[in-house]
Amino acid sequence: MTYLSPNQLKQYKEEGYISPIEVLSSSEAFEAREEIESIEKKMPNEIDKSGRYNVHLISPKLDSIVHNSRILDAVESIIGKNILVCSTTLFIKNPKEKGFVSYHQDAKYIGLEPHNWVTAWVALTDSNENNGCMRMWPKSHLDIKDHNEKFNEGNLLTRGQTIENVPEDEVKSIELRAGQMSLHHPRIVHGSGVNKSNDRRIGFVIQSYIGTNVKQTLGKNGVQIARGEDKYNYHEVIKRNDLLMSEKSMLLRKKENNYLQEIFYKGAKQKGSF
Ligand SMILES: O=C(O)CCC(=O)C(=O)O
Repeated sequence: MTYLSPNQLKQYKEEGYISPIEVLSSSEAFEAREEIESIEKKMPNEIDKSGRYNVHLISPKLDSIVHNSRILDAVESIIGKNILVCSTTLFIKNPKEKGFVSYHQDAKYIGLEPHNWVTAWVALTDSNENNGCMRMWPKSHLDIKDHNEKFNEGNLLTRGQTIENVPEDEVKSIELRAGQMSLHHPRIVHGSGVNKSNDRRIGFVIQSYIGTNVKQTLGKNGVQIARGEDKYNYHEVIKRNDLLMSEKSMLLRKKENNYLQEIFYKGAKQKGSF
């Protein structure tokens, strides 16, 4: 059992995030990385750019992380015992690429209301200041802030959504070892810098675990039941898959990713590459 302690919950409530939490062994994290890389080898470009979403639907190793009881215990402590998974994102920064993430709040664009949800960022490689770990602005989750849509080069966000003038001296680096995770609040301001190392930085982000009372207000997406029961039935329920890249799961992922594109670019002036 890895339910959060009262101190951890207090930190989440006050600061808007908790880190680090041990969830996988280093070999489990490495096996997940290997499965991602086997998919990349078999089908180059399938899971990059706008294909980076919902890879858990075609990868049994990522599926098992999404349904990992240590992660779910921690999530339950925050959103309660009925938990749905509404999608996942691979945030990969390769060495020598200029990828970064501008400061933003997830809740501003994701359409999930009310904010009874939490994002799990699971490190499949070490994540540190040198390779562009997440950076969080503590206590910034108390309100929604203005964002500019920059569509700027290197920005790994769909629209380059950016909160300006974040006080860098207040921001905290979230360093994780492979197998650890952080949990962040829907409204916490966060971002990350470029990878200056010689290896990849891989974050597998369950974005997000939602309570069954949460609606998708910008479109629709399927959900998996991770724990408990869903008495609201706001979403189509999709099944778990235990086969690597089965034809059926590839099709399902395509359908879900098309739904996500509609949500991410709703009302946008242009479309980015993610
Ligand atoms: O992986 C990153 O650097 C950023 C991830 C992010 O923005 C998120 O998990 O919401």
